[in-house]
Amino acid sequence: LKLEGALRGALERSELSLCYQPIYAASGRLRGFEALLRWNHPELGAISPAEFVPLAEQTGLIVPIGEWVIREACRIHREATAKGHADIVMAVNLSPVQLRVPSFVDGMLRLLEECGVPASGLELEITESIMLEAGERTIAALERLRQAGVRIALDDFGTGYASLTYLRELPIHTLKLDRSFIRPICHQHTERVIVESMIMLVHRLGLEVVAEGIEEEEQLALLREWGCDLLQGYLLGRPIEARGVGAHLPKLA
Ligand code: G
Ligand code: G
Ligand code: MN
Ligand code: NA
Repeated sequence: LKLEGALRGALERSELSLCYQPIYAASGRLRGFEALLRWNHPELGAISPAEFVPLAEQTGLIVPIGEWVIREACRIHREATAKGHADIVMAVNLSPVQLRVPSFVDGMLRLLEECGVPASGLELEITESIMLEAGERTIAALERLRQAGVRIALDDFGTGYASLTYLRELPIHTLKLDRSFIRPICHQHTERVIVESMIMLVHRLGLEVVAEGIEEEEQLALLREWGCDLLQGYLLGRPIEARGVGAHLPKLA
């Protein structure tokens, strides 16, 4: 309860910030960044989003916070564009609560226009929890976003039911294989087969696949061999602060 009071106003007090983790194409080219929320409380210190995002969802605070996240991600996109990297994709995590706001899609499209960022420069990461309460309305909202050119990624695939139904019913461009699947690929035959086959399956469906949580060279080599499109993890880059992003952009010839 005390945390709830603290979270109210955290945005205004500038206690929230974003870190950006790079995502690379298999070629080694920078694809973009995933924005990751951080809360630095003056007394309690750093509080994990795993702890405060659920609270923000219960209180509805995730709606203004989420809008701020998208604005910040757009700001980074503009900065990158100014440096000649107009084609990077900024990924943001989206809560089902945000998607349930009836004006979300219109607001989002207006925001993109206002920020001067092309819809294709933004990727919304949803999790399968969106499906637990999803009605047709949620899917229709995602469909409208997709039609407008906003990219949709299914995040944490493999942590829940990992149902193939989601691949059929959700209008997504990208599947993010959870790091719990990636971790054992060098040692466990089962995970190896699952990940290699998932990559093939996802490609056959015309989608892209991101491997999350890559920490070892051996994992990277296997994922490249299997044709994984996009790569993310501490081995390739840890989340960095906003002011470090500029230095992270490769120099253009
Ligand atoms: O960065 P970290 O591993 O601590 O993130 C923990 C969880 O918080 C992850 O599941 C991540 O998706 C989620 N998260 C991080 N940033 C955001 C955000 O801006 N919005 C939402 N809804 N979730 C986020
Ligand atoms: O649920 P989601 O995939 O959005 O969570 C992203 C979280 O995963 C971030 O908090 C980020 O810090 C964390 N993360 C990113 N790369 C790695 C990695 O290589 N290893 C581990 N353990 N965590 C990672
Ligand atoms: Mn994510
Ligand atoms: Na994930």
